[in-house]
Amino acid sequence: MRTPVVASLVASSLLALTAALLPATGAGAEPAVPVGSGASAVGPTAPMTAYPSPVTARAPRPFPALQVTTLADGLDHAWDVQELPGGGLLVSERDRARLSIVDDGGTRTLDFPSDRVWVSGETGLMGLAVDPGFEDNRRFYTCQGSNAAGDRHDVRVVAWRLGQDGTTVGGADVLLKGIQATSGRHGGCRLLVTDRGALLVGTGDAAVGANPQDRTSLNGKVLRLDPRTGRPSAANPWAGSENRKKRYVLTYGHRNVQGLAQRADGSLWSVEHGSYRDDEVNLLRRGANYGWDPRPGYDESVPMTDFSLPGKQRAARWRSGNPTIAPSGATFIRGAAWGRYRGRLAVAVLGGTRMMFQAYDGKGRLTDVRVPPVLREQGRLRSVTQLADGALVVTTDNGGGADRVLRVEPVRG
Ligand SMILES: [Ca+2]
Repeated sequence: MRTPVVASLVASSLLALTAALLPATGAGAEPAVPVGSGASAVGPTAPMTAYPSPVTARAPRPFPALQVTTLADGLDHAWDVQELPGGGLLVSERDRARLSIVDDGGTRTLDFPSDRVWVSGETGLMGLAVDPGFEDNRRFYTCQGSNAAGDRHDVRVVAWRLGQDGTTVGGADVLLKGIQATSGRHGGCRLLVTDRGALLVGTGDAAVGANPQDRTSLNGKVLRLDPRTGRPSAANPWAGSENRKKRYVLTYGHRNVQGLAQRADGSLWSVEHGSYRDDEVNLLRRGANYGWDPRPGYDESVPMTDFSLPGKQRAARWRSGNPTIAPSGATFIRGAAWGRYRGRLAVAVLGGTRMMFQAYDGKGRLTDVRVPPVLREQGRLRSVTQLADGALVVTTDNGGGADRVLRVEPVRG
C-alpha cells in the first residue's frame, strides 16, 4: 500500500510563482513561459524578492517538485534496497539481519538464515546487489557480518538464489571472506554491480590503523571481483600479485566506504564517512590511494586525505568540512523527468538527515549541491537506488522499528 505522506514545499512555491508570472506575461497572449526560463519574463511588479532561487536567468531547466511516498514501514535500520527484475524490492535490515521483499502486496520476510549473520555495532546485514541475469539465475548478493571459525568474526560477500516461490533463499555461496571485523565499527559494506558486470565491494577499515594503506588487507578498500566465480577481476591493478587479498583491490586508503555509484560515462565513485571532519565523495581511479592512514594506533586526528604520505594521494571531489554529516548510499540520477536533478549524484545522508543532489562537471569537479526541503523531513537516510521506472527508493535508518522504504519521484509539471 502506498501512502502519500508529504506534499512538497517546492511544489507549493512553484505554484505561487506560476501565479505570479501569469499576469506579467499576459496569459494566453504569448507563448507559454516555462518556470525557470528566465527572470526577464517577470514584469516589474512581480514580487521576485519573495521567490529567490531556483529561478535565475541562466537556469535552463527547473528543479521539479518531489513527491515522497511510503512503500513500507515497521522496519529497523533498513540498510539497502534493490529492485528485483520482474517486480518487488529486496530490503535488508542490519540488526535484525532480515531480508524482505516489498511489493504491492506488502512486506514479506524471506526464509533467510539470519542467525548466521554476525551483528555488532555498525555491522550486520548490509549491502545488497542483484545479478544482471537475475530473471534467469535468481541470484543476488549480500555483504554481511559472519560468524567465522571459533569465536571469530568477519565480513563477507555471499551469493544467494531466490526460490521460484519468492520466499525461500538458497545458495549461500561465499564469494569473498576475510574482510576483517573487530568490534563491528567501520564494517562497510556497500555492493555495486557495474555496467560491465563486475561486483564492487566498498569496505571499512575495521578501526584498525594499518589496514587502509596495507594493500594485502581487504579493509579500507574498494574491491572488484567477478560475482559468478568470486575471483578477482582480471583488470584489477594487482591482479597478478602472489597475495590473494591484494588481487581484489581496486582502490585503497579509505576509512569506511558507505556508498558506491557509477556515472553514465562509466566512472566509478565512492562515498565515505570522515573522522570528526571531511566526509568524502571520491572519483575512483584504478590503483589509486585515497590517503587515509590513521597510524600510529588509530589516530583519528590525521587528515582524511594525507598528502604527506609516500606516492600520490587522490583528493576528494566533495568533502563535508567540520562537522561531518555521515553520507551513505548514492546513485547518479537518470531520466529527463528529473529536470535539473538529472545527472546529479543523489547522496543519502544519515547524521545530516537529508538527501544531497551534487552536480559534477565533465571533469568530475563539483559545481553545485541542492538539498530539497522535503528530503530533510524523513530522518536519517541510509541508501538510495533508482528504479527502472525512474523513481528513487530510499531507506531510512533511525532504529526503533519505525524505519521505512520511501519512493521519491518528480512531480510532472
Ligand atoms: Ca581521502
